[in-house]
Amino acid sequence: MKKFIIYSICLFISGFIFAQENIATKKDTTKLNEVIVLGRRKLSNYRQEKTLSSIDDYLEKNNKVTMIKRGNYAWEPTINNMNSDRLNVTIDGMQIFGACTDKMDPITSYVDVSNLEKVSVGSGQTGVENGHCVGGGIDLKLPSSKFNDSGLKTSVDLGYETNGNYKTGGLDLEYSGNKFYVNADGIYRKSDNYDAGNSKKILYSQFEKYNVSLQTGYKLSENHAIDANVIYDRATDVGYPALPMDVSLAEALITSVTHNYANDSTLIQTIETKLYFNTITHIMDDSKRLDVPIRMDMPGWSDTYGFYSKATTQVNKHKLALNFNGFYNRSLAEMSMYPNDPNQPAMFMYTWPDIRTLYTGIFAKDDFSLNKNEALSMSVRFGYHKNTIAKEAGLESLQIFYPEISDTKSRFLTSIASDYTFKKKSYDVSFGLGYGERAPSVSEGYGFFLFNSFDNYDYIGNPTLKNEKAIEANVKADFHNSKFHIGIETSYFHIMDYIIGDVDASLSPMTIGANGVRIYKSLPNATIFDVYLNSSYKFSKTFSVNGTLGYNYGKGSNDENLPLIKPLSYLAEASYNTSTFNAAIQFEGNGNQSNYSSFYGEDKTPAYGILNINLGNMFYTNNNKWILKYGVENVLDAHYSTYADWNNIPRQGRNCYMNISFVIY
Ligand SMILES: [Cu+2]
Repeated sequence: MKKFIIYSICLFISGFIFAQENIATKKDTTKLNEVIVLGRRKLSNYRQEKTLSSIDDYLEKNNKVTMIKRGNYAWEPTINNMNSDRLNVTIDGMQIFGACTDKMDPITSYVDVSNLEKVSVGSGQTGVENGHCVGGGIDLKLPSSKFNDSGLKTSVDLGYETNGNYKTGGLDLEYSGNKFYVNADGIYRKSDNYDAGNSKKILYSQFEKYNVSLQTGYKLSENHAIDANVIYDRATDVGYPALPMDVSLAEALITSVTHNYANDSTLIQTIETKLYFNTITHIMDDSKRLDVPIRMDMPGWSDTYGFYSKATTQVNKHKLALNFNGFYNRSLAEMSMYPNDPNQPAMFMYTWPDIRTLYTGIFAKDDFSLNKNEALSMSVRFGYHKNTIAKEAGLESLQIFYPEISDTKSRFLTSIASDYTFKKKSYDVSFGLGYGERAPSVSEGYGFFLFNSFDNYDYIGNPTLKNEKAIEANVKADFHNSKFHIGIETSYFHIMDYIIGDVDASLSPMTIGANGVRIYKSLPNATIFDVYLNSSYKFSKTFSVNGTLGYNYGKGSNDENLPLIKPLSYLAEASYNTSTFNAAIQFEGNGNQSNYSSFYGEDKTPAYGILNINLGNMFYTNNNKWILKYGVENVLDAHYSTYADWNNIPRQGRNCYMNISFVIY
């Protein structure tokens, strides 16, 4: 009996500790942006099985985010079925642009979980704090200053996965005083070719990368502090099985200096000012491919200089935020072609003819709490955006198609959004309306014969494109009691001057074997709709089930389905959690892709369902904490691909994994 009582007390305390941890990581529904906490060394966090998950894995768990996969590395995030051209992806408010004309290097591939504290995902116009977008924004947030006088802390992470013989190692050192802190970390990942279901080897799916970062801060006075951050990320030998080329080097150097001012007794309570610079080198070639009609080298570079200054203040019931920012980017990409016949001359051209983008804009937001239950928020962003073609040869090439263009093009961009929330103890509802504009991306505006292996066309940019504009409406409602939760979330976008490639039969492609040439044009309009239903039920403190069902739809004014629209999707999970142990079983899948777009090169992807099992233990020895995570993904070794897998490349088959984290205080 005595044993039973002690056991019960322990269980009660552990349940309490766990419940507290749960609260800290629970989504705050009053905030419009969904925040994903990258709590690597927590036992249970955001449906996250592995302590060493990549950023891509974390993002993929978010309802509205889907990752487009061209291989096993550097997946491209989409929000509301819109890809990176329609999103604004930043690292702690810093603009950074990939250097690949084939989207092999989304921004998310240049950071790792060790660099970041959380990720903020804003759907539609709630994602414009740092820049303009139509689909939404992702801000990858660096850790905040740590003047918490906790001394030295070291942690080590090790991971192994059987599929692809995938090895990961990480080391983290942190010293925190009350005036000074420094944090250094490194992470290394290497994978061989992975196996799809039924042990089918996927060639060119290997990768290797490491990432190191250093962050330090000094408290100048009670109200002023200065922080510096450097991230260096280097991926080599990255295979892209869905594409005809691979990457021998993808390298980024990301640097920033930030000044923070905080004072509760002044009118302006916080001011955060950052100066930053980042540079990316991307080397793409086909030297590892056995037979190709022509050898190609396609390097690309992207450099960005920028700043922002953010201020917040509270006036009565208004919480005001201001953000003034600007950047200057240089994007350059080349293509050299070497015919197999050595008597033929090599060819050279600029695929991005040194495009300079200058942007400056201002964002303002007011969160107004009307009363205990109601809140209204309004936000605006205005910006000036200017592109310049710096290479004379590039301008002349584009003038073949657009004789009237000059080397510069300026645009004004506007975004406005408003949201109303009503919140009671057991339910909450919110309605939002927004209008936003975006400028064409460098590829859409200035790309020159960019081969797209998805529809097998060469693409030519169009500097005369109008801004793409979207009107959006969204509704969110939740109902919950102590055991049961159900929520519905839906967004509707009416997009005007929707930018998409249009076949020009009068042109012949540059790429051998391509179907033809597409030029970026504006479709008069397009419609995208998505709806997600989430629910969960808590049987006890330790045992719960949850499920999600999603439906998406997208059509253009030409009556064709839009490409890359997610079919019916579902996820069901049962989990058991105590403070020292967790276990979960998941079943997830997609329905048949019935509304696929053959017009834009898609075929019908069949339905699939996969089963995952994951387990975790946490224990303490002296002053150390151990976290062990292990499990099996795709337990039944299903051979499948999803609608978002480029050229239907099959995903991983069965994979057993184990991650160990060790923290020394
Ligand atoms: Cu590339």
